[in-house]
Amino acid sequence: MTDAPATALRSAGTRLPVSALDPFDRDVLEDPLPLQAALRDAGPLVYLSTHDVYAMARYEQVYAALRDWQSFESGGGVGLSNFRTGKPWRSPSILLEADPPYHDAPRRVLAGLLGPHTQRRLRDKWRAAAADLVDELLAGHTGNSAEFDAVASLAEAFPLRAFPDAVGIPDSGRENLLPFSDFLFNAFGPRNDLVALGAPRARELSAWVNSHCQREALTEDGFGAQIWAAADRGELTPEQAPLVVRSLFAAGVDTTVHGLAALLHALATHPAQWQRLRAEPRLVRVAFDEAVRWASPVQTFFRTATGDIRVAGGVVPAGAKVLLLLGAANRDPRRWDAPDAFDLSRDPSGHLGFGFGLHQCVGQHIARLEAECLLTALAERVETIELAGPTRRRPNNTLRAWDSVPIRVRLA
Ligand code: HEM
Ligand code: OVM
Repeated sequence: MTDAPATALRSAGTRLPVSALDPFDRDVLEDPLPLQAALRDAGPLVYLSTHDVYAMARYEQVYAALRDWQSFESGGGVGLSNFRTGKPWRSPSILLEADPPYHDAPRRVLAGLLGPHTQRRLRDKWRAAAADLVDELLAGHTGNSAEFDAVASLAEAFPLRAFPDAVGIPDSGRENLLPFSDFLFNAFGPRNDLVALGAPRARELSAWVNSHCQREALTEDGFGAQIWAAADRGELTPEQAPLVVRSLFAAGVDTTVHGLAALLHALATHPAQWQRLRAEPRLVRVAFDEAVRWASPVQTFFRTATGDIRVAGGVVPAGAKVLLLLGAANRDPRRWDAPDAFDLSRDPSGHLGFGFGLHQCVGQHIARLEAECLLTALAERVETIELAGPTRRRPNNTLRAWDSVPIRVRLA
């Protein structure tokens, strides 16, 4: 455990702003924007007394910290708990929770498999799968309009159809994917009620995932088999291979589900932007990245300070946990014009919704391809999208997620 009073004293010594706000409070998870603004305005580096951690919420500092992996390591865990002082609840990820040189080989293998070229191989298949999904959904309705839940029927349905096939995960058991990753993303936060709620199934879900990371459990033509083939070539050890596969289970589904949900919610609530998109279909990719900036489906990750690290006149003491608020940086008015506007005329590149630097999302090309395929299929068949009832959030310690976004669409 870190020494709370000592840390507080040292932060007082450098006259850091102190905040008693709790980023993991249930009301804050429901609407994090007021906390984001308060922490940005409090200063470039803020001490959070509730959890004895430091926080950065401005774009400039979050960006710099993500780049500086030597000062802000991932090997101490990217959640609140510190792997240097306490035992991790699962064996650490050899991507997300590793630093160079250990991070290098797993990263090289995944970057090779999931790079931009992979889009060319998957595009035709995923375009067709998205068109089928949208057709099936609209076929069930009479007249020229249809109502359904954008989360269950599109944002979950499409990734659950496309991604596990690409990895080579068998059909049976796929219903475990979302509950597993929901728990995992909760577990980066404090041990609150959200973690307690998921805890009873955590062992069973982890066991299912771990068993499906073995070569025998995977089909012969997917990313999973390709990771094992990299091990055969000596690019990974046989011990590393299943852990690299595990990262795909962990990070590959829930993230895109809530990225797509954010995009569909944004379009349903911004009819003029939907019309622009229909007129200019090549804007689908800008639309997705703008939605990832605007909503930041992955809101936060932590780092651990490797020494006493100076940040904008303050100091993060060695061994302290640092909360990086990606969502706050993505709406920092110091970096973005009208940050709260969802606007397809802006250039969203440079947003931190996929992170930055060494650990920047290795699956981002896959995520963008999923969005391109689903949105293209929708834009071809749907003239207008609007909310058809009250939306509901799914509270999670790390994800900004939707449980329900009921929509009504008028067919083209
Ligand atoms: C890393 C977000 C989709 C696999 C990251 C990070 C973020 C992120 C913020 C950086 C973590 C850090 O710096 O500590 C997202 C979002 C997605 C998405 C918002 C969808 C909208 C995906 C997909 C995959 C994936 C589809 C798999 C195909 C990974 C992996 C890492 C990662 C393995 C760790 C990379 C490393 O540590 O080198 N993602 N991600 N992600 N993502 Fe994604
Ligand atoms: C991993 C992992 C887990 C959760 C998220 C993530 C967003 C990666 O196990 O490597 O990236």
